[in-house]
Amino acid sequence: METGEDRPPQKKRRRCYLILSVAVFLITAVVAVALGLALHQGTDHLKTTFISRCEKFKGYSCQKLWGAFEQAYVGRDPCKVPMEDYDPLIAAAPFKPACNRMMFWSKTKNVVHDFTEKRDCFVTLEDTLLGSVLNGLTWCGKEGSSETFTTGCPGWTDCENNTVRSFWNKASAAFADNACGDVTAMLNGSIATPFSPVSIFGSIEVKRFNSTRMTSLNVILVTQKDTGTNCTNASLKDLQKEMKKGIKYNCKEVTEAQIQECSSHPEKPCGACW
Ligand code: N1C
Repeated sequence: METGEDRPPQKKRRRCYLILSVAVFLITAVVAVALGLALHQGTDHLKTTFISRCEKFKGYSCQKLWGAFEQAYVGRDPCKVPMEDYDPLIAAAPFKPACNRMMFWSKTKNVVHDFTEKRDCFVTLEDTLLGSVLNGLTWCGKEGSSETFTTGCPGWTDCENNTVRSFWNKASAAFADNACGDVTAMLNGSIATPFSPVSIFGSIEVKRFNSTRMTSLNVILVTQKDTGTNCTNASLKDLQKEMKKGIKYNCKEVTEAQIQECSSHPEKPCGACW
């Protein structure tokens, strides 16, 4: 039974519900818009980075390259991007052979790039247009979406054919196809297996080395003082065995300090440094 006394509190309650619903709606809308903007910024930010890094290289249409890049992964399951999907991108910015100056590496990324940044002796994949444009970035698509995502993408080991890994597999293969003359590889002498058969260097690049173009492979084993592995390491013997007839194999232990010393003397000739 309703009395005159209990109507006002009910009205109050109804008003409270109304205000609460409006507040919840508004908060949801704001969160949704912010999330949408953040996701969109993922695409925009990646594109901006891609284009601005690309523009440092003269003679390419960076918008066209971005288009060729996007078509490899946009709208796809990020675990189902085979390396061949990057063929059109590689074809649009092919690698040029830099005989006697090509530098490969495995587990020595920082030492290598610290050196190549300071001295203009060697060319790594990251010094080429595609390598430099995508170095350090993460990207992927999603089925049924036309967006590029930069977060929530599968990790390096989550699935074999992931967007980022397939790019590096393809780019590394195409880069190694051009290896010519005397080739250098910096490997890590602080780990038990400097030459790992499952690394990109071991599983892709070495397999592409061609004896009609290449004269020698010169391994620089980067060590810390006098500790760690040396050139007699079993994994390096495996690497030597993989060198096809006609490709000479050399290995030299060089301390990281020596390499840093080389970096700080740009006047010294490239080869004579170690
Ligand atoms: O698996 P890795 O090394 O042996 O690959 C290195 C090898 C180099 O010679 C490069 O030519 O493969 C090429 N390469 C890159 O240029 C490159 N840039 C950035 C391979 N991977 C590259 N990355 C990232 O480093 C990549 O996203 C992955 O995470 C690492 C692989 O490095 P590694 O295991 O030390």
